[in-house]
Amino acid sequence: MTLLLDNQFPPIPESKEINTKAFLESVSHLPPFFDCLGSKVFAPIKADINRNIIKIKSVYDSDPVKYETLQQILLAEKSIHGSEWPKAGATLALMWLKRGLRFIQILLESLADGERDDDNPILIRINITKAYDQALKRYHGWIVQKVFKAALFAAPCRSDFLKALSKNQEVAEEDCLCKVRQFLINFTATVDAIYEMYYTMNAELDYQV
Ligand code: EIS
Repeated sequence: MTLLLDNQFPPIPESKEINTKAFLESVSHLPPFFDCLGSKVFAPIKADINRNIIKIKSVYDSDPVKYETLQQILLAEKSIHGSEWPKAGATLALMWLKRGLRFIQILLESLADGERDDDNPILIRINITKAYDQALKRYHGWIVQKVFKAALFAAPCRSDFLKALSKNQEVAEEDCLCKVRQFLINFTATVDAIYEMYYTMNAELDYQV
């Protein structure tokens, strides 16, 4: 069993309303994964994702009925925070968290699709760079882009990364990728639904950090 497959995201309903409690449970398994990547360079990224999750969870815990779905959180915060919204509360935390999730989605898709750098086939820099360019780069100024470059050089090689996905057990590459494809089904549907919600509610911001 892969680490990922142990923690599949649940399917989303036709209404595309995402249950907050189930979502928080699913994403809570992502931060510990960074410890398997073998470098302290990833600590700030783990901390950032953790902060996002804690922020959303504290809003949810304050009133689990009122905040049953992610959609309800955005709607309620829109009236609570007035002109500060959407750069406030759990809306801001989820805005950033979804970008990290999109990054993970594109990285895994690229690996599952077998995209490789022919000059460096044992590395996954090409896959990481693709994910970064599509999910995060436009929101980063030059300093954070430099942090990304440092993280890129600390990234594990392809086989170690796949091993980390498989709870550090030796698993045949094709078996692991098969499970990644399975994981991506509900994960991608969830990330797409969150993006669509931000678009529909006009809650997306494009400032740089
Ligand atoms: C947001 O952070 C906060 O998240 C948000 C609030 O404070 C808001 C205010 O404007 O800022 O500054 C952060 C930004 N977050 C903005 C940057 C953190 C470090 C980014 C380093 C970029 C490198 C990313 C590439 C990593 C390569 C890894 C390769 C691994 C093989 C399976 C791997 C998973 C990797 C997932 C990477 C996700 C990165 C997410 C970065 C998000 C970001 O840019 S609030 O906080 O509202 O909750 O208080």
